[in-house]
Amino acid sequence: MGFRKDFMWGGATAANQYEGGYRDGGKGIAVQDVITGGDGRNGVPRRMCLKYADGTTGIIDRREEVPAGAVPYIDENTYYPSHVATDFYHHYKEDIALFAEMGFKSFRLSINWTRIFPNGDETEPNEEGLQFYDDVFDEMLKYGIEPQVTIVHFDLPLHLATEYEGWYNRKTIDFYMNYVEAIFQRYKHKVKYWKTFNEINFCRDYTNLGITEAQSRPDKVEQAVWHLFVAAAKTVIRGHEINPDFMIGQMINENEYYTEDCNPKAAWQRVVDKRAREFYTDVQNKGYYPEWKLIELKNKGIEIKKEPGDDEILRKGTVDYIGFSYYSTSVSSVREDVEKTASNLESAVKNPYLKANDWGWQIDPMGLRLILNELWSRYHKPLWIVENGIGAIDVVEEDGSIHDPYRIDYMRDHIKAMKAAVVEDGVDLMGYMPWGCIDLVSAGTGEMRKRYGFIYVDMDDDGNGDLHRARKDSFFWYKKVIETNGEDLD
Ligand code: BGP
Repeated sequence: MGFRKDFMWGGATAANQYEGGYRDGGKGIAVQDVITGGDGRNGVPRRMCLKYADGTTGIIDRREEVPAGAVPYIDENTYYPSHVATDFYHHYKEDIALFAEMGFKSFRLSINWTRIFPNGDETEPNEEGLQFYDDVFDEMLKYGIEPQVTIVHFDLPLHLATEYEGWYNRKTIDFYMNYVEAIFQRYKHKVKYWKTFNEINFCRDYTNLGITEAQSRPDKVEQAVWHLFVAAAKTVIRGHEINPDFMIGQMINENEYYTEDCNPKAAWQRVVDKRAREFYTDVQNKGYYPEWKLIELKNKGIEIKKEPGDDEILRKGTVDYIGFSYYSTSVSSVREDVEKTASNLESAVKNPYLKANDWGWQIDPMGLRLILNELWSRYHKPLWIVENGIGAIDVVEEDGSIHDPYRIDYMRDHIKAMKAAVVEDGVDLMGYMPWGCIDLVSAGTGEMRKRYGFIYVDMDDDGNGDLHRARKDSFFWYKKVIETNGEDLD
């Protein structure tokens, strides 16, 4: 008894963090292209240069509110890590050969929306962009690697943000569906596994929604989130019309919460913390908003503007499987003086039982087993771990070798936890796709030094490096794990 025979071992990436070539082949500018690097451990955030409505310029923390009328721009004297990233655009053959050497069954990548529709509102797709992914998928299929595509991974054409207010505008659903139609039609015989919006529960800021005043206008954010759900459900419906074999999943960030003690108030806080995520899994799996959310919106005086048929679309467009990322866990507490630590894209409460990586993300394999059990018992749909891993500083030895036992330890413990969920708890798990299987730019901090890969890429935080690839110790370890379908974890 172990993992299923067709278990999808592989790895995951995203275009804006990996691909580079940011103006090659007719690519347009995405919101991610105007976001600078940062320094996670020294509190330097990723930022955005803005031109304000009154003609002045400034720079803000990308998590801050973008005021109405302000427009992000690319500053010539600023370094933008996504512009080259780790250059999959020019290295895809070499990289896919390395994935094949490890024995990958599947590889997760995202398509750059602006490669296909440079501004987002064109009627015809950019042929050069389409051809690039054709070449990439052909290269993968040559080695028997199943492509797994995230349609939108923290990605939005900048033009849709500045001219239309992004997802707040209903028209963006149509622009997005043009993009979906183009890639579904083009790749319907090459790609079976799709995901709509990466970590849809984190898509509430300017970067993802393209709306100004995201912090002070929760009504705009809720309207935009409604549009995301309608768009995601339409994707499922249209995808199944085009190819009934398509498997179209959701992608959510998961993070278990523990109660700090047996204080009943902390137990209630846990319900509140958890359902902020369950909202997204409920909508995309059950096809409607949960009661508590409707009450919350009513109490805030927010009325979602729907079009006739929207509710029906949500009900019909539920997903085929649940893809999720898992890195870390948090604690639900009602104390004000509680100690905080970093976690992905949000902060967490510190858990004294857990160790953390250099960026403070707490390491918790048991949390993964809990999440797998919860999702399985709540929805009974196939699950797929599409991100997991540890960001760490790797050292290249004089002889070029890279010893990363911390990465192997992290993964071994997480694979053991998922195996227990499969073998002892009966969870239906489709696969395991460690994040950043090849080094790439950190989404949260914009750093290169926060590395996740089995494959090292010579590139630093300031854009220095010759981009050569090198196998880390974990490369050989993971190869053996795949060869033995997860039996040999030593
Ligand atoms: C998830 C994102 C990824 C990835 C990962 C690691 O939230 O889906 O894009 O980057 O987190 O986070 P970071 O890059 O900040 O270490």
